[in-house]
Amino acid sequence: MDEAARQCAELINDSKNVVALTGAGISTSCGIPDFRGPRGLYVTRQYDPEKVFDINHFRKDPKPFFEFAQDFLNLQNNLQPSFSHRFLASLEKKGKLSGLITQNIDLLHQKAGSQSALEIHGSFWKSYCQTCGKKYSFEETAEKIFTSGIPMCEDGIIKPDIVFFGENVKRLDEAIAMCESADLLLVIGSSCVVQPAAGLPGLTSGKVIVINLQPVDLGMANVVLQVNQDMDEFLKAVEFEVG
Ligand code: CNA
Repeated sequence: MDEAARQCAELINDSKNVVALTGAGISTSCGIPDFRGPRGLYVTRQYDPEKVFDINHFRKDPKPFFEFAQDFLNLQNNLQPSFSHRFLASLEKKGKLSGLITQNIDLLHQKAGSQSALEIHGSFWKSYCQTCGKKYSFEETAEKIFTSGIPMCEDGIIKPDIVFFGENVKRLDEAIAMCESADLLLVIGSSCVVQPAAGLPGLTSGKVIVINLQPVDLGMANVVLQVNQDMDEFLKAVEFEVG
């Protein structure tokens, strides 16, 4: 591990345009289950991701999503970013990270201090009425979810601005441009099977480092280091080496 951490730190120090792409694995140590990890929702079936996060299912029956949302909001106040979230925020602050793309919806990059997280799957931060488009804040939506289960506007359902299966991802052009111009892409805590995010590492002509418990197949991407272990432990060793 020390050799891999040294190599990772050296690549970060020697690169001019480092970009990170994060997934649900960066938040598992905070208590939010991922989808495909060893204790992910596809394994435990605590919620059924195909029902909870599918836009066609949501339009027919939004209840499973808002049951999940209540549990998530209950967690929210006590959620603290992981070491890895803080590591990326500190790289950004030191001027060593020029872009951060996340598939996560949990606001933890911002909580850790990252200023520039590009949330391509949206987040709970704001919500919109599905009928009239009225915007609601996090607090307004949370209160409505807790008081009435399904948050309603005058005559429509209010949906948090997160991207469901079957919806277009956000700010994809910016994410593509970031990856294309990166000379080092850190892919952290993502199985890289959900498109189009999964295709982003293949767009960079730079080097790619994968940090993920389970091996990730990135096809044609130029993967120079694949670290299959707990990211918090690994990145603690990397931080020690980064100047
Ligand atoms: P995924 O498919 O569940 O993959 C997560 C990966 O992280 C797995 O391959 C795990 O092996 C790995 N992993 C888990 N814990 C660790 C750890 N401690 N150290 C290293 N690796 C770890 O999730 P993706 O992000 O690839 O899939 C994209 C979906 C999941 C996006 O649409 C997300 O919005 C969605 N999601 C987000 C959250 C969140 O916001 N926290 C939670 C669950 C799902």
